[in-house]
Amino acid sequence: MRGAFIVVEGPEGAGKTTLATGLARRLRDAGLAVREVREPGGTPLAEAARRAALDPVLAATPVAELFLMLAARADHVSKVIAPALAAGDIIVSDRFELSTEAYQIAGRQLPRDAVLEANRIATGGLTPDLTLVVDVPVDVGIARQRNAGKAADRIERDGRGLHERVARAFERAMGPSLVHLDGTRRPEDVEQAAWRVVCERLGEQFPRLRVQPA
Ligand code: Z5A
Repeated sequence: MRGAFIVVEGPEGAGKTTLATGLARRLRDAGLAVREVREPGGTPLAEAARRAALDPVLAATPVAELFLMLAARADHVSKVIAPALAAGDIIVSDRFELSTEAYQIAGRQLPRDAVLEANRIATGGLTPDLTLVVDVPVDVGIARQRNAGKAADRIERDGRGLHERVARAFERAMGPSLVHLDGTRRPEDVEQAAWRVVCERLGEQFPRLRVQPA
């Protein structure tokens, strides 16, 4: 038995959490077993790594930040994601390895091949079945976070150059299991577009998704 691994990616304030929650609800309504997770996070060790990585007082260097993200991922994959997939669940994850490419490779400009290899060790080679990238301009995402009253974490406080490189990396990402969504649309329209993609891509494996509820 093998479940399915759906990841929602994009820059800050793109609407990832909103979309992941909406998709998980629709999948549950369709009668499927769903597990919602986020990265970095999802286990006590991974949540501790998240706090350390994002704490402005600790001021992690780019390399320390990378290894905190990957330590979190290794623990999360082996203790939560892989067992849930083996049990046949659908995982909906708020961020995964594309965030490492966007933030640590494009944003922090760490060496691509070495980071990808370290990430492969962390994931054990597990890759998403479907990655939905929510694209928004940097200013739109930052304005949404401000309006939501979210306190900026260490990475969010970083210079504009980082955030431009990150957003560009997300925009340019491509692959057979990756689909871009226009995150400037209304939340319900983004969710509907994403739901169509999920049903198309996973309908063969999960017959309950073949008839698309509106
Ligand atoms: N990070 C990394 O560096 N390397 C890695 O490998 C990984 C992560 C995995 C995690 O933060 C940090 O870790 C992140 C990258 C780094 N740091 N930064 N910077 P996170 O994922 O927890 O935080 P975030 O990306 O900054 O998330 P966010 O602020 O929660 O954004 P979001 O999830 O994309 O958006 P949201 O919470 O769904 O919505 C934000 C607001 O916009 C809220 O008021 C919504 O109601 C509103 N919203 C949502 N959708 C819409 C639409 N479509 N229109 C209008 N308004 C909307």
